[in-house]
Amino acid sequence: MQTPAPTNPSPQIGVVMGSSSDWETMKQAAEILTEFGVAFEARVVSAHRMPDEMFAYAEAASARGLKAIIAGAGGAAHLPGMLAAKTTVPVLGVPVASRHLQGVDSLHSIVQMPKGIPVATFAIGNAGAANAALFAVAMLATGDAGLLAKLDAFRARQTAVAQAMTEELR
Ligand code: RP5
Repeated sequence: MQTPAPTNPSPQIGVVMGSSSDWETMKQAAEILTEFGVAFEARVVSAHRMPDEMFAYAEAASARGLKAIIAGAGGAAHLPGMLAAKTTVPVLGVPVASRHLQGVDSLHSIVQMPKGIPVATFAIGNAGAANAALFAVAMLATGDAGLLAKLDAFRARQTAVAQAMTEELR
C-alpha cells in the first residue's frame, strides 16, 4: 500500500492521508484526478505522528499553488480540520473506514467542525474519496472550459450506463 512519490512539480490538488493504510481508499481520488488529467500529489501527513510536517504542508499550500486539499483519515480523524485551521485553501475531508467503528468515528470527527473553519465532508470510504476528487474537478472546472467538457462527458457516460440498466433486468 505504498503511496506514489510526490513527483508532480506543480500540483493543483494535494491528496494527503494519515497513513499508508488509508491509500486503499484514497487511491480512488487519485484515479479520478488521473482520469481528468488534473495534476496532483499524494502524501502521508499524519496529524498526530507528524504534526510539524502537517502544519508546514498547510502553511505552504497556497503559495505552492494548491487549489484544494483532499485529506483522508480514520479514527479520531483530525487531519482535515487541522489542515483547514492553517490554510484558506479549501479542504475536502474523506472519512476512512476504521477497524472498530467502521468509519462512523472518522465521519463524526471530520464533519463536526465548529463554526468558522469549514471542512467539506464526504461519504465514508471509496465513494467519499472518489466524490471528493470529482468535487475538486468541478471546482477547477469553473475556470477551465476543457475540464468542464470532460466533466460533462463523465456525467453523460454515467447516465448512459444507468439508462442501460433496465435491459439487465430482462
Ligand atoms: C489514522 O489512523 C490514519 O488516518 C488511519 O486511518 C488510522 C490507522 O493508521 P495506521 O495504524 O494504519 O497507521 O491516523
